[in-house]
Amino acid sequence: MKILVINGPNLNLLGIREPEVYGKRDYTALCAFIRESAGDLGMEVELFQSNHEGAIVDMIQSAIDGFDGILINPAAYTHTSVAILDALKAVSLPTVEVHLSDISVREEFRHFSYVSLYALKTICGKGFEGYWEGLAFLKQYINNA
Ligand code: CA2
Repeated sequence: MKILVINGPNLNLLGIREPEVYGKRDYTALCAFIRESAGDLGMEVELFQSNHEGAIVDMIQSAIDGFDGILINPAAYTHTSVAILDALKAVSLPTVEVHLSDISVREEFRHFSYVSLYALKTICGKGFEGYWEGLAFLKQYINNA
């Protein structure tokens, strides 16, 4: 079972600023955590991070071939991108949305997520653990499909 894990804009800066919101660990540590989680769960992952909306749309489109599901933290595009929502709908793979922080208790503009309109599940406020939970959910969902 192979999952495409997408991280959106500025997540490559993790650990550099705002540790009170996103934690002290950096993006390299997040990638290691995701790979380790996938290993524990017996899943394969491909990791992709981009600061560019179109590049994320291209990557989602390319997932039609060879992936069983998508785990995505669209970062700021969560709240703005109809293009990412449309790409996820078009590809039609089981998708879980994850956020490090709890977007529901932050600024008003973070409360709405376009991606949530398609995602099977949205996990918020659990830090790195949310990625483990997202992978575990996808494994169970895909195995039962
Ligand atoms: O909580 C999350 O995972 C978010 O997707 C993170 C996004 C934010 O726009 C969403 O509302 C919630 C921001 C990621 C930027 O990460 C930074 C890391 C270090 C320093 C500055 C930004």
